[in-house]
Amino acid sequence: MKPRVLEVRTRILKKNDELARDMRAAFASRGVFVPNLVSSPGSGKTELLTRTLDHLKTAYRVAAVVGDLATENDANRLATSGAPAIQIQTDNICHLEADMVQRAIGGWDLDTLDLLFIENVGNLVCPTTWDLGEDLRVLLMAVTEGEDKPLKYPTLINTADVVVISKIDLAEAVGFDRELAHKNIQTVRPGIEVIETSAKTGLGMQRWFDYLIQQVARKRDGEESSAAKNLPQATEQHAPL
Ligand SMILES: Nc1nc2c(ncn2[C@@H]2O[C@H](COP(=O)(O)OP(=O)(O)OP(=O)(O)O)[C@@H](O)[C@H]2O)c(=O)[nH]1
Ligand SMILES: [Mg+2]
Repeated sequence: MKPRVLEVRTRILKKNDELARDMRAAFASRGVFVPNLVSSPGSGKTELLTRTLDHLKTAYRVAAVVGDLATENDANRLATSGAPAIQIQTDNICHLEADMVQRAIGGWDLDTLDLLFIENVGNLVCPTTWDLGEDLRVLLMAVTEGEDKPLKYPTLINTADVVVISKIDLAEAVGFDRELAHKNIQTVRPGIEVIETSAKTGLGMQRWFDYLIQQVARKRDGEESSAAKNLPQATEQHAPL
């Protein structure tokens, strides 16, 4: 019985990878840059994204898709930025899949967008093997989660392009060991870019915006993102669904 389950999962992942490849090509041909925000539940994805949409909308045509098991809360929060936002409800699935995103944005004309943000379901493991056709995988780690998370949950950071340490305004209150956190991140992913932010106080937000704008410019100049390259192959058999 077990080998058959693994076989089915491998086929599903392969199908997802193929669709994600097509979506990545479609985004590229229409000039849409796609960041995918991943993290544990409550790390601050929606807060960061709402501020980001609000900031970028003056210069770029931005929109967002957000996945949660239930409720429309996050799409409603994101929409307060003035940017279009669509909620995907995944019921009992702990990650977004490429076809969910494809269906959600089916009514949008990609030619009218410069950036399409995806906020994944809050989970530090499940989204790892699910390519969504994104250009950039952004891993948020809140100071309230503790410094050891990169060591304990290395899979998602291994597929990320950049780490955002969020809620930096709470660092002192929770006794966040900044040096240790950076050391642990670099132990798992040597050389990865790390940006500290507070979506509440605005600390570090400009650096985050500058980083994003730089990535958009790089894509327009034809440089390939490492998001796709870092993803595990469809034959992966041990990742949780
Ligand atoms: N102090 C502080 N609180 C923050 C910051 N960012 C988010 N929060 C708070 O943290 C809580 C969770 O933030 P969300 O933005 O909902 O987190 P999320 O990652 O989108 O959560 P899920 O979508 O449920 O996984 C909320 O109460 C936010 O107001 C921050 O930079 N500083
Ligand atoms: Mg959220």
